[in-house]
Amino acid sequence: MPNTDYNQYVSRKKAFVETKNFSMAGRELAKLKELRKMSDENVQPVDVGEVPTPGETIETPSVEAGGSFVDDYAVDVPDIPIPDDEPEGNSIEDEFEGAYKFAVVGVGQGGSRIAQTFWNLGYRRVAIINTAKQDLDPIDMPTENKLLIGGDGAGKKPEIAEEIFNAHREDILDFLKRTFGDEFDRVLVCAGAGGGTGAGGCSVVIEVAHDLCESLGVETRGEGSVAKVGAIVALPSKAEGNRVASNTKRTMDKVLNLKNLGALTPLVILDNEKIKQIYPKLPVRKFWGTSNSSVCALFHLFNRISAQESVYTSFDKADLETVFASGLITFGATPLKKWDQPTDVSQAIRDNLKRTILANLDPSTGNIASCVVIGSTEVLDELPQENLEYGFEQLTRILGSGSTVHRGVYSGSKPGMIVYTAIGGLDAPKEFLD
Ligand SMILES: Nc1nc2c(ncn2[C@@H]2O[C@H](COP(=O)(O)OP(=O)(O)OP(=O)(O)O)[C@@H](O)[C@H]2O)c(=O)[nH]1
Ligand SMILES: [Mg+2]
Repeated sequence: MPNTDYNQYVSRKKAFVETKNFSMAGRELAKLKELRKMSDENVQPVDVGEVPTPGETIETPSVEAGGSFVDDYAVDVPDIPIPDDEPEGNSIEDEFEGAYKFAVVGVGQGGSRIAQTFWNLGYRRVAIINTAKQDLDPIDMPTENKLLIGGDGAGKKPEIAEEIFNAHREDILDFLKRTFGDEFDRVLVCAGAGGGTGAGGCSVVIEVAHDLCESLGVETRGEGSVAKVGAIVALPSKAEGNRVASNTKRTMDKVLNLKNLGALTPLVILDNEKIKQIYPKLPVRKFWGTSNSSVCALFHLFNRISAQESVYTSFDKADLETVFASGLITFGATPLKKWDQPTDVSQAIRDNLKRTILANLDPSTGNIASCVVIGSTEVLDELPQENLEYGFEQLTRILGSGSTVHRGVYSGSKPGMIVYTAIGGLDAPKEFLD
């Protein structure tokens, strides 16, 4: 079951706005009461003139007669350009068939690189925002998908970035509206947690994305409503120093608070320290690309697969939605070298949860999961069903009682077999729990 409640966020936001407007509302109310008192004192019967009884003809001046009636009452209408009946829709299409129409916004340089990775996969509702031109220029995307605010950067100071973003809320809203078009299902905000621009700007962009979703009806209020804004946030490596570490703490406090209020889902936390552990020899040139590709490709895989039927077991959009609506989530992918023993698949699933570049999260705190197996037809012809079942059961045991595991089995074009998992409803990493 999704453990988030977007209404919590909406009512807190409403309470905040009401507190702000309270003194104004008090003054307005007093004025209204005074006006009502004045009009009560001056109540006069209204002269409605002669009312004809039904069937009785009444004399009205003729419209043609001398034109005086027409001339006296005709309104002089100036030429006003009349808009078309239907305003033209702003439709943007991705270059592939997926279950979700994701709209992605990258904030700061790291966030923009993650967003660009989605762009390279064929996503077309992609926007990037920065406070420094030199960080926007190297991102290989059309100029109209880029927004520069401020101009002098934020110099690793999230407080400065937050101020700039707050001052440009309307510009950001217009820009996202234009870049995402009228139709999308979910927004993903991407940012590095330890810098200035992404760290300070992301929570403002999350709020603006909610405003956009509400205005387009993507998010609704009321019972059972779920937030449609999620985020991918990158934690720094240890070597990046104290300033970056304290910025990260600030960003994570904000982001996790939004997640706890049910206003941010799914939340994916990438850990740049783990890239070094999992790919120790990675050259500098490939470092960010590898990290960004691995997380975006997993999003993409689940998005594509849930739009496809399988002759074995289909995994559909409703299954994926339960994970995307569950708050903090993690992904994993493990190729299987052998699959003839019942424990082969379950072992792969356990590895899958450890060997990921996402932050260390305790899978036993999760309450929902998806597990998709993609194998060549040769493998699926040989693989005993019970070995698969054993693997799926393992995942159910890891998550604990009351959890749900959605399954999918698909035949793929590549040789061998890969197990993909997505687990949701997880607790925050220990270092950010207090
Ligand atoms: N995963 C990932 N993390 C990145 C990438 N680039 C930077 N980061 C991380 O994001 C953090 C913030 O760096 P930037 O994104 O360059 O900073 P910024 O948001 O542009 O902020 P300022 O330049 O200080 O205004 C860094 O500490 C890195 O840990 C990237 O391409 N991928
Ligand atoms: Mg920057």
